[in-house]
Formats: sequence, structure tokens, C-alpha cells
Amino acid sequence: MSTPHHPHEELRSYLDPLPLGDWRYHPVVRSTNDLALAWAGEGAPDWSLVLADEQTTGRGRKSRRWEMVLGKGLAMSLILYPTPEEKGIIMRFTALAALGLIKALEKHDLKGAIKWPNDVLLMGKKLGGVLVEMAWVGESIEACVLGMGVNVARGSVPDDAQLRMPATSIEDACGHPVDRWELLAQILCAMMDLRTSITEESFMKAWSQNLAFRDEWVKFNFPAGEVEMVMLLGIDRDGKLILKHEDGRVEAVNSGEIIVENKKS
Ligand code: BT5
Repeated sequence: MSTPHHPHEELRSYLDPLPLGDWRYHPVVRSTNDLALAWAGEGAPDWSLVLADEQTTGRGRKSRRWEMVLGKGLAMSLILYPTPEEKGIIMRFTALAALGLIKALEKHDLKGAIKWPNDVLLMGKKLGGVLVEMAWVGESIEACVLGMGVNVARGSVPDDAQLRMPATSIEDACGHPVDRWELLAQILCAMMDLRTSITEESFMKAWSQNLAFRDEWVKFNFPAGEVEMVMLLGIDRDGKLILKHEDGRVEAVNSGEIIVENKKS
């Protein structure tokens, strides 16, 4: 009789060789970020990881939802304790996760791009999203939780009607099966490598080079609500988006959103 397959065994083979603090896998959770924030409060080591096959209330920014299909995507939350130097450039932690995914995609011959500030796109469609949340002690950031959701298998993409922009999965883009846990290990390796240069110019260069719609005119929703066409020029050292208005004025913004319309909805 064959033994029932348990994701733990396969996961172990990918995660045990990595220098993670610790990791926990759950079949179903409300949100991996919630568990990671609670675990950070209990003293989880740096580079501890929470994984789930399904989230009942996975979240994005601004009370939006992150939808996933059981066992078809990745839902991961990584606990990092920023060093004093990293605390000054905390916006870069969102890019750390997004660039980690982009580097992992390169191993599958796919070229991802970061839709500022926190989306990863493949061929202009959303493949994944990053949600960084902080645990504070007084006025100081104690821990950062880097949450990321990725559509991996065919069938991992939620129903179009629920989405703000078109979405895709890795398998839809590359046309062959991709092992979720192998991809996870590739993302983590890339993030570990990237963190060693997070304070350096090379990190900012990688971020800017992988910016979606760079040097293109896009519709931009400013925080006060107005929508304007702007050209995306790059990212400044604080992680702000540098954009040019139609009248030629250049500005760096730290909030607002690039609008990509979901034509089907
Ligand atoms: C994000 O927010 O894209 C961040 C998503 C972070 C999810 C991870 S999963 C692990 C961890 N635990 C959590 O609870 N969250 C993190 P935002 O940029 O606000 O985008 C949210 C929007 O993305 C939604 O309003 C939908 O339009 C769209 N969306 C939801 N699920 C999607 C999916 N699977 N694929 C593509 N788009 C999706």
C-alpha cells in the first residue's frame, strides 16, 4: 500500500537545505500574515516562514482580498527583523519579495515586472502580490512580515470578474507544469541573496530595471483621487515612484496606484 502523500515530506526536501529560521505549513488559515505577525510576537527567528495551501481571508492592501484556489498557488509570509540600516529603507522590503519572485521566474525563462509598489506582472497580467506588514514596539519596527501570493498552476487564477486587472499564472505563461515548492525554494534563495545588497545601489538598480511600464505613459490614480496620465521614470532611494506629469513636472510619490483596466469586466 502506498503511503498517503503529505506536502510536509516534499516541502522538507526543498526547505531543509535552506538557512531558514524555522517554518510552519498549514493546510488552511485565515491569512498567513496573521500567523506570522503572531509568531513574530512570540519570538520567531529571522527568516521564519509561514505557508498555507488555502486562506479563508487572505488580504491585499486597503482591505482588498487575495483570492487563491486550494493547492494551486503559493501563500507565504516571511518574518524578517530589520537591521538598523534596513529600518531606514523599509520600503525596499516590498521590492525584496517582488524581486525574489522575478529572479525565480528567470529560472523558468519568464520575464516578470514590478507594477509599483507591490504587484508582480507577467506579460502585463498580475501573477502575484506582496503585502508587507510591521509589528511595532512603541515607535520602533520590531519585525516585518513579507507576505506574498503567487498564482502557480493553471486554474490558480481567480474568476476575472473579481479582479481589478487581468491576471495570469506561471503555468499559463510557460506552458509546462511547475512545482510550487521548488519555486518557493527558488524565491527564498533569491531573497536571501538580494537581502545582502538591500542597502546598496545595485539593489535599487535591479528594482528600477524591473519596473513595469518604465518610460511609458500610464493612467495614475493619485491619493487625493484624481486620475492623470503620467510617465513612469523610475524609483528613488526611498522607494518612491518618480513620475512625469503631462506639463513636464517631475514628482516622486509614495502612494497612489497605476491603473491597468480589466477589459473583460
Ligand atoms: C496584493 O494586494 O496584491 C497583495 C496580496 C498579498 C497576498 C499574500 S498571500 C500571503 C499573505 N497573507 C495574506 O493574507 N496576504 C499575503 P493589492 O495590490 O491590494 O491587490 C489586491 C487585488 O488583487 C484584489 O483586489 C484583486 O483585484 C486582485 N487579486 C486578488 N487575488 C488575486 C489573484 N490570485 N491573482 C491576481 N489578482 C488577484
